[in-house]
Amino acid sequence: MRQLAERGYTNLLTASRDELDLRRQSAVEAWFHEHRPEYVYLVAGTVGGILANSTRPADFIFDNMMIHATVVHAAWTSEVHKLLYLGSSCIYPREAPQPMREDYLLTGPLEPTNAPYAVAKIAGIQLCQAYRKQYGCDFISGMPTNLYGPGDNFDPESSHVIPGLIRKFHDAKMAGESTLTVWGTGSPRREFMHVDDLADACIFLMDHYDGDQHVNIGTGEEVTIAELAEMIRRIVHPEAELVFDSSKPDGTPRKLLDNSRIHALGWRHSMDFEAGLRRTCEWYIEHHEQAPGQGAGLSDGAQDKL
Ligand code: GFB
Repeated sequence: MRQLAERGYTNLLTASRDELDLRRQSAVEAWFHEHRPEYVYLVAGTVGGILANSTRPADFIFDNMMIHATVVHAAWTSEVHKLLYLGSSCIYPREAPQPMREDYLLTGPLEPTNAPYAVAKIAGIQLCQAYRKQYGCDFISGMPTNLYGPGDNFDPESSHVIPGLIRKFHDAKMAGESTLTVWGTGSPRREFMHVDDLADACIFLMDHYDGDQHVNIGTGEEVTIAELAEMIRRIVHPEAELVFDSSKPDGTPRKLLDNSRIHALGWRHSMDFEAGLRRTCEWYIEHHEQAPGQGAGLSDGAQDKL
């Protein structure tokens, strides 16, 4: 939304969860026929980190399958000009060769901690391809890597690792605690993209890509969770020390994306990871009372943007 507004778009439509439950087909059909959007960024979903995924599989598969199915179908019936659907890098097999190319999809078993969510996201890709094949719809798919940035869900249980650690480390600093707990062994490797880079990539794909194959959107750079935790410790609570809780799951050992397809289209990320991480820590420290995921609010880590 920020980047579309900066580019001068004014007729922006959104539908928050309070205004429209994207899982309800009749409500979605009515909204699309009333508002007739020309371009749709389908970025809605019930999302969360490794713990939320492994403890709420029914929510993650049901919500996301319903959201994709109702919105993609309504985009067809209301003659949307173009739709961009966002999946996730967890769609690839747990043991896929690294970095992961788009054609590694469905070549092996998924990571168990988020298989239901991954199946729902894979169905979203198939939906766009099927509506393109049968009805000629210009529906495209992007597969972002792990994301971070301002406005994320910072709930300590349901969030992804970067907001989760920022929140926990900041709470520890405020409480004067000197140990910082990191889930797992710290050995998994992850690739992280700032949300502003992803937004730029989404607008780029909407403007320049019309293929039926999904497109990876990553930075090609990875860090171990231990290195990440150390970076956040140094920024947020340098007096404390890290402790690793190996009773918590590590999840996929690695999920580095091969980004040569989007690079060949002419797009690359621009945000330096250290700088982006520092900016996100500073944003949270400044806004933490209002940040999503504080207290009871976003306990399920659900996010809802169309
Ligand atoms: O970001 P995260 O929850 O999701 O976890 P995934 C990444 C790694 O960080 C895991 C470790 O190895 C976690 O054990 N970690 C350490 C933590 N401390 C924490 C913490 O305090 N909070 C969290 N959340 N993790 C998700 C998928 O996998 O990636 C989703 O489950 C989605 O479906 C998302 O695809 C992008 O990267 O493991």
